[in-house]
Amino acid sequence: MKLFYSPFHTFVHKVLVTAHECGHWDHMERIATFPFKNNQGEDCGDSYDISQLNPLDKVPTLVTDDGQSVFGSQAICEYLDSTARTGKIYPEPGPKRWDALCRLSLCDSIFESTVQMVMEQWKPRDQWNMGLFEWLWPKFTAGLDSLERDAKRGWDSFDVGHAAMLHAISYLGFRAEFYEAKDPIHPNFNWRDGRPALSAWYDEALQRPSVQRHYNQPFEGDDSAAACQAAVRACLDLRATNGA
Ligand SMILES: N[C@@H](CCC(=O)N[C@@H](CS)C(=O)NCC(=O)O)C(=O)O
Repeated sequence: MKLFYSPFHTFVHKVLVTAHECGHWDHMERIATFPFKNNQGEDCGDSYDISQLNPLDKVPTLVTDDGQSVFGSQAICEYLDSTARTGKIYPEPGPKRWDALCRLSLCDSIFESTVQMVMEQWKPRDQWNMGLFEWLWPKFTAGLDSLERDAKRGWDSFDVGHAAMLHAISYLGFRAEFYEAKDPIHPNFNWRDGRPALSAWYDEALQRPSVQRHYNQPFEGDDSAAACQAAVRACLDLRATNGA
């Protein structure tokens, strides 16, 4: 199978953690895809366009060994879990599963909202929509506080909600460190402040082999647009052969 994703290993990727936990790591080709670099050159060969695999032209997008596209990180994680070669990270139906799915949903929302804020700050300072920040911040703080209460109670296993927590929380740190533009409401925000249980859980979870395998590690492979387009063509050929 092939995974098209943005190889910024400066934060934890939920789909990579899931792939590793479920025993797919060595059976998954990782294709560097930078969706925001699309359409910047006149030559289509310079593009990371994957719209023939995913109409939204978004990462992550997975193409199975049968040539079927599975897109949206939630769909990908579920696919990886249901075809797991080793461990599974979706609990059986019941309270533990609903808890994991709620944390997945909460953290995906925090992650996507953080991306929205980052993109807002690509604009000149006087054009930032302050309403966006005012709307999102109470959700972030309430969400993180809820995770702190959960972490105080603790968990007895690692699930997909934890993979999403690592993804969202590490991205909050990445945003604060990597981007020059400071948040207009909380310029010195540190998610750890007042959240000792979540902080301790996070530091321990970061040590998992599924995280260490990619987090802060260089991308292994060719990250050029040409390599991405070659992989897209291979997927389309496979799809045509299999009628997927
Ligand atoms: N709900 C999707 C969100 C994916 C997403 O927003 N991906 C962004 C990068 S973080 C993207 O590819 N954006 C390109 C675009 O919007 O054109 C998921 O969880 O997979």
